[in-house]
Amino acid sequence: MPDASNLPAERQFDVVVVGGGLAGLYAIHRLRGMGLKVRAYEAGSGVGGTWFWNRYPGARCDVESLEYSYSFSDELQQEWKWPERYGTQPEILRYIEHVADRFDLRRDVELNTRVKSAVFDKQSGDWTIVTDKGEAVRARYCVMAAGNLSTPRVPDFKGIGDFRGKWYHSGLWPHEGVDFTGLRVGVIGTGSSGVQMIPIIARQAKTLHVFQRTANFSLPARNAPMEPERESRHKADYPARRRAAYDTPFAIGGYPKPTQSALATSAGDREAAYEAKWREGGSISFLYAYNDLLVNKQSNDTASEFVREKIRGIVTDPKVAELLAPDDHPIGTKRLCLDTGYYETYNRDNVTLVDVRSDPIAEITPSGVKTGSAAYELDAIVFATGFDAMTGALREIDIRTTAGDTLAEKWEGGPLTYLGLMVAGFPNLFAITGPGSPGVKTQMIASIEQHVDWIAGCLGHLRANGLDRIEASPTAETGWVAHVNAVADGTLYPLANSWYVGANIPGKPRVFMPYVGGFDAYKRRCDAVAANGYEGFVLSRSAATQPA
Ligand code: N01
Repeated sequence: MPDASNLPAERQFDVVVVGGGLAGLYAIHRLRGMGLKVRAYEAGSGVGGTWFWNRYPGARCDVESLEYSYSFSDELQQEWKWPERYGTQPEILRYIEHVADRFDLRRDVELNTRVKSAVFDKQSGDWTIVTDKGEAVRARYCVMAAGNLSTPRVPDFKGIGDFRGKWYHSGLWPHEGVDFTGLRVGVIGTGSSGVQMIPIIARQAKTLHVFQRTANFSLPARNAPMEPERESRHKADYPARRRAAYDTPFAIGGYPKPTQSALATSAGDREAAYEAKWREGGSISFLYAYNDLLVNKQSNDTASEFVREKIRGIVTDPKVAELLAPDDHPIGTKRLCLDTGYYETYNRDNVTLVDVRSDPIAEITPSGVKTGSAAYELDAIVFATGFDAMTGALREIDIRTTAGDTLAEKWEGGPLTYLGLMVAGFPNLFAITGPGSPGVKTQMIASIEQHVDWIAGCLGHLRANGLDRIEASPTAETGWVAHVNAVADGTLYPLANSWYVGANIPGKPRVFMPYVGGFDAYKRRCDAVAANGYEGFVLSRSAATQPA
């Protein structure tokens, strides 16, 4: 590790931020606004995080654009015009770039730079951050804004290096795009990424083979151009709409909170309610049809069966329809996909669904994909196989203290945090929307702003009290982890083999990582913790800054 003991002033910061996506950029803006000296590092050659990397065909947000945007500046939310109901990847990236320029954030982001290690000096109370360029900087605080779905994962298939065609991962898509015209293409994976790209690739490719291990529920997005009246209505009382959204579990407004159990109505009324939601489009809207779809299996069965029936009605080959109809998890317990023409795509003559649950992929050969019983000749393979979610980005950084504690060891059995914000034993290290936070189960930008605002409030409190060190207490951490698990156990979520429990990564401990108690409850808890003098945290002054 480079010697960081005597760094010049330009390499010393109040806060180092890891990541230049939506979270990193807002952290720069907010913390710089407090007069703190901030430096962010971003591995990509541009800002944008998720929206910088995930450029696959059809990449689009599944939260409506008027909701999925920053709220911290009313001028910004008034002036930006979203052209469609759901933002496309290029549009969202354009928005993030605009934010970076409008608030002059780029000058504090070092691009093309990956953070390799972060070491906390228990004596001085500083973090030393070392990058892949071998440079070291010091900072009193370190904010990890490295993303939850930012570590792409290609399964360890035998023979992948010998494939003669080209292969791609959804989360590392070439900037120049990929033209599949006339090619024999294979897509492996049918999560949100696969479901979005499959209809588009099918229209380009000569043939498309979709290798499906687990069928996922998908609902129609019903994307459309933004209606000017809808936009004006929304913008007319944007701040009030945001406040109302933050008082809901998903931090998404516009849907009345359901008050009734699915089982309290007749089959006919339920059918009509689901049908209305299906026509309206959107996943939260559908899950909001009744108040117990994510907690009562019998209620959930009614919604799951409604969607399975829809699939059977759309897909003309009954065998293919049955393979596409999910039967291993309740609807909504894995990320519910939104699509445009996904199931219809399987009626095309050039599209074949390959069931790799009954006949798993054995290897990638020079000419394609081989399962146990068949070989598929392909010119291109797309891995829509997901990410080492929630902990992957932090596990890639060597995070440790001079006392010899490492985050990797601490999290060997699964991630431990207090409020998803801090880890006991690692002072002054904050995480944005990490494990133990509701982030991935909410409108992500709302969670990002809430986390960063809380951190800003906390740093302000330390400064006002002549303190500069904060650490989660082990007891508070244990309590929070138990609470996160208890809340999850009261729902149907643990019934699914999802990335929420790390099931997609062989060998990853099965631990329920997100907090599913809702954004509203979480925010109240964070606010109460702060109001009670940062209850559960130990606040102090580093020895190095004590007066002599
Ligand atoms: O990844 P995934 P994703 N052999 O992990 C399959 C967000 N997102 O990139 O389920 C064969 O969901 C795997 O099969 P199985 C969103 O939060 C949002 O699609 O493990 N198949 C699964 O089908 C989302 O949840 C948006 O059996 C293998 C697929 O690959 C998250 O990102 C858009 C396999 C991976 O699905 C991740 O979505 C895109 C193997 N060895 C993403 N290994 C929107 O906002 C894995 N699979 C709309």
